[in-house]
Amino acid sequence: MAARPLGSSVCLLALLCAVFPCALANDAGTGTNDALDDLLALVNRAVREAVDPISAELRSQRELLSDILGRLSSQDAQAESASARLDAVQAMFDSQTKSTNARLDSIQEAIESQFQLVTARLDSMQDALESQSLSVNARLDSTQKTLESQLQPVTSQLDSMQAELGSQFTSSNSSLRHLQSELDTALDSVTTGLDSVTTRLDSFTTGLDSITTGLDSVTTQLDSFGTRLEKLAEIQQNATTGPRDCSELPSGSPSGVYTLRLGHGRTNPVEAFCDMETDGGGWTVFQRREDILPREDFYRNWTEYKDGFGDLTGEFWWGLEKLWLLTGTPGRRYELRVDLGDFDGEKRYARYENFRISSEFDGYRITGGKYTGNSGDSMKYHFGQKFSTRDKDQDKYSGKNCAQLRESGWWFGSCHYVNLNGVHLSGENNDSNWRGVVWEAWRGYRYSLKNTEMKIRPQAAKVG
Ligand SMILES: [Ca+2]
Repeated sequence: MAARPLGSSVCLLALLCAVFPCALANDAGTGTNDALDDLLALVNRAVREAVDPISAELRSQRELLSDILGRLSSQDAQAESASARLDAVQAMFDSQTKSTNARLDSIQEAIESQFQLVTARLDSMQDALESQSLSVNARLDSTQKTLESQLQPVTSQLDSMQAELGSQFTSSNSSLRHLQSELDTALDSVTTGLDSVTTRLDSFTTGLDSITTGLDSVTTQLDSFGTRLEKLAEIQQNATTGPRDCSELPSGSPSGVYTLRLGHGRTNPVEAFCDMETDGGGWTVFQRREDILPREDFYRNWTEYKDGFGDLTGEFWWGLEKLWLLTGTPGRRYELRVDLGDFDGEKRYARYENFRISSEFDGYRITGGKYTGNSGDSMKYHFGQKFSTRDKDQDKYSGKNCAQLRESGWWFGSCHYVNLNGVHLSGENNDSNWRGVVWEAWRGYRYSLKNTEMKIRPQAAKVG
């Protein structure tokens, strides 16, 4: 640490020694004293410069030492307080150990006293058990004696029965031997008889073969008879419950009004017009418009469209509730057929698969599927719509009621491509509210058709 300042002082002294001998040689007479003074001053300064940093260094080392000493003494104090605290902890531990020992002693005493109590009770219980076991033993002894006395007559009875059975067995044996000899005789005659029977059976088998052939043809006849019986049963059931729709009428029935039984219970008789001619027949007609007088009024309210109105042989609406009862039956799918006629005598038709009317709760919403026909597919716009009447607006035309505008009841959207319940306007017209009997894809909005029929049939029903 002190090496650097000392080293530099030594170098300075060496330098001075090198310079001053030359000065002394040049000016030896007068300036010797002055030069010495200067030299002393220089040495003085050099010594001070060398010593000052060393003493400063020493001072700082002393301060460091005193600092370390201070710290040591404070650590001493801390050690003392720690030892004092250790003493206190030891004292606390000692006192707690004493109290714990005292409590352990008292617990042990309590356990011992309870143990004595339990032992005493066990002793008394043992005494009681011993006395009870004595009385039970005594009762068992008396029961045994009773049983023995009761058994004696039974045993003597069994002995006498055994003796009787022995004598009976002896007599049975002799009669068995007699039976055996009789059986042997009988077997001989049976064997003789069987031989002749076998001969007869052979000829009988030949006869059976021809009978089997005959039975086969009888079975075939019975099968066809069974099929006929099933058909008869179906017809009989329909006679008692009635057909569900026109497709269940006996084949060959003519078109006209029939009584159907709708719904699950099929309890309520309902009149319906059956079209038994168009496209194989079996159609239940639910709407008809005709150019006949007097005209039927189709501008009706919700209840009337729900229940139906008009004349089944003229113009009529069969009723939305009946359509729901038929087409809502699970497992039955219906097709819809629409027949149309204009005032030129032209006819068109449309058919839709999967026709269905939902419940009143759902607004008698109409569903339909794939189209076939020659009228153009105008109904598809209406599929998915609820039914609307003049007093129940369920259409898509906000602020207006299409049923009131068209004076009809229909599955309006906003408003229609088809409106077969419109007003008879007899062909081409310029009605400002397009109220006519319309099938847009055939004759357009400005033409009111002459006649229409809407009808349904189960999709599986055969044509022909
Ligand atoms: Ca509306």
